[in-house]
Amino acid sequence: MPQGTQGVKRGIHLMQFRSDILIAVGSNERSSAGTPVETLKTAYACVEKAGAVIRATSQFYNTPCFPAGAGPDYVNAALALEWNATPQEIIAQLHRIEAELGRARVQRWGQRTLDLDLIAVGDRVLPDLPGYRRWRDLPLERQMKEAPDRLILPHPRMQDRAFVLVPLAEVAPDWVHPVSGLSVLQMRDALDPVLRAEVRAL
Ligand code: PH2
Ligand code: MG
Ligand code: MG
Repeated sequence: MPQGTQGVKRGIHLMQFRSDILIAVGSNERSSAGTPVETLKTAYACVEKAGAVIRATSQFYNTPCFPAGAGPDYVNAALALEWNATPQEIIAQLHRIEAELGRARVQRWGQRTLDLDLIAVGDRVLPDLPGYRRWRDLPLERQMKEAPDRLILPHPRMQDRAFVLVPLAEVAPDWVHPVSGLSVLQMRDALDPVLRAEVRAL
């Protein structure tokens, strides 16, 4: 694609967050594209069409729904991307692709034809350190009821979730969390082994 003046002007700034874009994907309901695995594969094609370069994909994993009993098992996986786009542009594209593949946001944490979660953009902390910490430290009962109205990065729950960290450890084992200083492997290994063992490669 030819670089317009705008692209050139923005180029230097964008260099800092070109790569190391980490995405967690999930599906636990059929979509217009088919089964959860078919839906995720279709989503990958949509992500590439939107301008991302997929650097690594994990295996697909079968994972019990969190919270337990809220819905069928998920298929989860992770992607590492390069994308010349801002975090806001990326999240807008991910939401568009979710909508295209028929995700209806009916019930928080229930059934999802497609969930594309932006986990990290390099070492960016958004909206800022206090804003990030506020969401990270939210007690579970409030997490169930409240959703942030703006983008929080890194994803405030990433360190808690085996269905995110096990696939992510395949695509970005050495990525370091900008607030905790822990790598993906360290976060994965800190999880309860019982929860980790529930995440099974398909
Ligand atoms: N996503 C959710 C809620 N619960 N459970 C599993 N196992 N995997 C998910 O991706 C998941 C979930 C909402 O984003
Ligand atoms: Mg989501
Ligand atoms: Mg999610």
